[in-house]
Amino acid sequence: MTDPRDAVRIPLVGRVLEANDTIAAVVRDELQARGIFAVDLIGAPGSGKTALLEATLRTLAGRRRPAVLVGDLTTRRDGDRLARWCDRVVQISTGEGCHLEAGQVRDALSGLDLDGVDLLFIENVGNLICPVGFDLGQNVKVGLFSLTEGDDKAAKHPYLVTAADLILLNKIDLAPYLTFDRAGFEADVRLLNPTVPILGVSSTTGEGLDGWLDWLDAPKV
Ligand SMILES: Nc1nc2c(ncn2[C@@H]2O[C@H](COP(=O)(O)OP(=O)(O)OP(=O)(O)O)[C@@H](O)[C@H]2O)c(=O)[nH]1
Ligand SMILES: [Mg+2]
Ligand SMILES: [Zn+2]
Repeated sequence: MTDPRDAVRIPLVGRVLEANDTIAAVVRDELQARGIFAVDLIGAPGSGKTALLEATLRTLAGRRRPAVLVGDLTTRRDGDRLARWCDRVVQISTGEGCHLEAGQVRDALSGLDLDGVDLLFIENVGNLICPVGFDLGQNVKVGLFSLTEGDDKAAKHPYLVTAADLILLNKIDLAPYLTFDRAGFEADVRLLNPTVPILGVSSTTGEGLDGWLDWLDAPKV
């Protein structure tokens, strides 16, 4: 499988990505040493990243010890939503930055008490493009699409689909009201990434969340 970052490896961008990768490797080593499994959640603005994490944290309470980093250009709104369900949340303000970088993750982690934490969710900035190219030291990337974005988004955002370890399709509760061609969406995903699991979920009704939680619990190679 080609590295999606190759497409943007012009010289200056290449150096930025190399510097990022060096920090990401340090973050990855630290997380691994602590036994923390890290998920980089990538999806469009409004696809339901925070809603999914709210539902996930609510369900995981008492079962796992999660921490959350959440990136946004401005406002603490997502961090405040997530802090209702988890006592280890850091909001990262990216300013004009349209993605998270490994240095921001390293700095945010240094301000968190990671004792006992076994799971780290990183809600990336709402953007289907450049977050894919920046390694954050995560174990897995989860690509979150939703029915309201339209069924063509996997085909139009191949880098995320190619790089994803799991594709979540959120807002399935809205299917009766929308003309979303789910079979077509899944066929587009399959062309780009033949083996990636695709799970339909509703962060609002909870439908399908068991499959997502089982996937989180399952050992990854
Ligand atoms: N019906 C329905 N609405 C949902 C679902 N998930 C999220 N929403 C709604 O979609 C809107 C956006 O959800 P957020 O969780 O804020 O989306 P996000 O991806 O975190 O957005 P950004 O952080 O701004 O990129 C909110 O109004 C949610 O209530 C779902 O499964 N079903
Ligand atoms: Mg959000
Ligand atoms: Zn960006």
